[in-house]
Amino acid sequence: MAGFFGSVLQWFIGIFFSKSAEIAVIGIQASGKTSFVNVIGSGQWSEDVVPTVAFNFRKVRKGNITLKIWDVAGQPKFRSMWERYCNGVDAIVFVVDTADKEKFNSARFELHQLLGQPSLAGVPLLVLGNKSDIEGHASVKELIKELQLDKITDRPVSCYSCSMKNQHNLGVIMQWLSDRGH
Ligand SMILES: Nc1nc2c(ncn2[C@@H]2O[C@H](COP(=O)(O)OP(=O)(O)O)[C@@H](O)[C@H]2O)c(=O)[nH]1
Ligand SMILES: [Mg+2]
Repeated sequence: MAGFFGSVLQWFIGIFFSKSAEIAVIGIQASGKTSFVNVIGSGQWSEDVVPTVAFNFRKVRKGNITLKIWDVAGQPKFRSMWERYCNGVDAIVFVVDTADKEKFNSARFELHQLLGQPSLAGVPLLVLGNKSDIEGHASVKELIKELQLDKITDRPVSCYSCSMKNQHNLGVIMQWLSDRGH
């Protein structure tokens, strides 16, 4: 009986307190965007992720938040599509492989180019410095400097170090996303 009332309560809480947020996950290829979506969606991490072609759409319900996620491909030929998927979202999540420092330059270029689009003015930005499990990865401080995140002043910006492999910092990331919900 207690179980029954518990489920009814959950159901009510779901109806009255649930929030939703639409997010676009972008970044250079192989930074871990699809891994991020898989980990928050099903808790599953895999060494072999099929490179994303164009985009995937996924709806993930976690606690009282439903996330509608555009997981967009990061290969050069797909980067011109980023703006389209970022249009109208509640947050842009930009994923960076912090162990692949040679790609920081292109990450910075693509990020600032995207944020310069007038249609995306003011959209909150979450930068994820992924793969913190790999030795020699860049710290949050280095990432802020390399990506010149301090130059972005027209929107809220947050930057976290994380690892999809060992689920480091997933709690704070989910909290940040949940705060963007409505
Ligand atoms: N060591 C490590 N590898 C990761 C992590 N996240 C993703 N990867 C690996 O990086 C590769 C690219 O990941 P994927 O999610 O396809 O990147 P995407 O192209 O940005 O979608 C895959 O082999 C993943 O297993 C992480 O946190 N740590
Ligand atoms: Mg992908």
